Amino acid sequence: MIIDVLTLFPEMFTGFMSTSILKRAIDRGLVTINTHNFRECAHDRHHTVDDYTFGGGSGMILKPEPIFEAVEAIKANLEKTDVPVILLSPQGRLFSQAVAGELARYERFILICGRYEGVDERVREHLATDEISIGDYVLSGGELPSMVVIESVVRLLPGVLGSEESALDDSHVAGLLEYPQYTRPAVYREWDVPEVLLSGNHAEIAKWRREQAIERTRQQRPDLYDNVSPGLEAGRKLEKTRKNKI
Ligand code: 9D3
Repeated sequence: MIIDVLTLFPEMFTGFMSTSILKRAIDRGLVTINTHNFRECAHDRHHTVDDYTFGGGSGMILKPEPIFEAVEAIKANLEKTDVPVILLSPQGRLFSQAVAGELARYERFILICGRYEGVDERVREHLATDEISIGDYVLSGGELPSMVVIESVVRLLPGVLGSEESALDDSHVAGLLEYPQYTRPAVYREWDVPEVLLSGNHAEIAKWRREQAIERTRQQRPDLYDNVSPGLEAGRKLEKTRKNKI
């Protein structure tokens, strides 16, 4: 996979790309991340990338020309020019694991990081093919959202995670929050690890973890719970009929 990132702050990506899972994926050639400072595409003496909004209002927005030219410069070197161009903006569709899954199927895409009060509307209308927000809180630009998108997408690429890590994405736990986990010591400051986890009874442990995951999801994330609870109920009925048949 190749990801091109248009940003006024490419240095924000250096620590991110030289760390952990992403670094390993890059070193193994599973993903290439090219950052492009579109300030270099501004042709005036001061390399101006922002300007006042027509009609008035506070703050500056990004001019269209440097962004269009940066995307066109990338596309000029490609055989296929229908590469997805994704604008990170507070107005975008909400990012999720499902959206990460969609992006993971592309062999290449371009991310545009906005700054200031936003981008000229023509970028959205005539250049971007998709627009993504990572949530309803105010950030200063699209750089951190881009990194969120990249990290979640790259984790899904074949060969990026080891078998140990990917096992955590087990399908039966999908849609539920994680159950509580403990490691040594078994007693810390007089707070002990639940007995069942030390019992060695794997069936009991699996049952306890499932109950904990369900209860935690119900309490902390009723929105998630409402999506999985019909499935949980159906699974419970199936389990009952199976037992009755034996
Ligand atoms: C406080 C300024 N806002 C009202 C006028 C608008 C605004 C413009 C630009 C708010 C944030 C930003 C910069 N944010 C992003 O570019 C951004 C973002 C975000 O702020 N939250 C969640 N996802 C994203 S994706 C890009």
